[in-house]
Amino acid sequence: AETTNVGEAVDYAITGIEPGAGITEKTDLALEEYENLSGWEQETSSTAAMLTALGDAIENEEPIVVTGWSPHFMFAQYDLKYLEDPKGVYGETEYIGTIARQGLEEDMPEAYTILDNFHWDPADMEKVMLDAQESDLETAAQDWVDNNGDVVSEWTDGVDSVDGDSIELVLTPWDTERASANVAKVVLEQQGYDVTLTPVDPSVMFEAIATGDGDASLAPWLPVTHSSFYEKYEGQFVDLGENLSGAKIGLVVPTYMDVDSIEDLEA
Ligand code: PBE
Repeated sequence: AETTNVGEAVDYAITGIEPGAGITEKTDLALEEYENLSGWEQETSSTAAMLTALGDAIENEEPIVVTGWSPHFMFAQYDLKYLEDPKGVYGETEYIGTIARQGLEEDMPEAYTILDNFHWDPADMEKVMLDAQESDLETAAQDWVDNNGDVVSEWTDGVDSVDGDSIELVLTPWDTERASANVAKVVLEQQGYDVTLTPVDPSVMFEAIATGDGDASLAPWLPVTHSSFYEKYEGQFVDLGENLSGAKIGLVVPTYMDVDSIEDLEA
């Protein structure tokens, strides 16, 4: 069979995103763990720059290897595949979790209960992200809450209203987490809270909840993506479990590329 040297074609570079992302850290680990990737590097920049590079490559049917994740629109927009990861650096299926500062349950039991109950499906999150492209996240989140009263009432059932108590949700700066945080904001505001959203890097997000600077976060990707931050602050925050199951991270390529596994990437 005809083989092309993918490494040479992409200049031995993985097109990455923001330096502080969990997926960036795991990709550095992949570069260490896979011998065939010695001599490769990860070029970090921003999610927007990665998506532009991906779109340009696909337009020209050129090879490209990016750090990718789902839920994300890149999979609806383009024909893409995850490369198999036999060493399990990126995990199998991820979930998005909820964490709270210690004492939140005692201080704000109503908010704690709602955040603990908050659970939705990838299709819900994708709906908010898609609608936000036509309007903005605040509007899309409000619309989702208005149209999903049955789901929201499962989160708020039996929870008392409050009178303008302030709560700060900490999030990370990607669309997935902006979607969940804005939906939580609408629901908590309906309950009477005054909600602040603070976007930060994943490491700062865990630190803020561990120190009590922030009240809660719906942004951790687990068990693998943010494992190092989770372990660093373990015991200093309360783990409320999953808010969305069926997420994934990994190395992603266009389906026209003749590689299926990270181990197929040539040294
Ligand atoms: N990401 C993908 C986050 C979580 C998974 C870019 C949205 C990150 O890598 O930290």
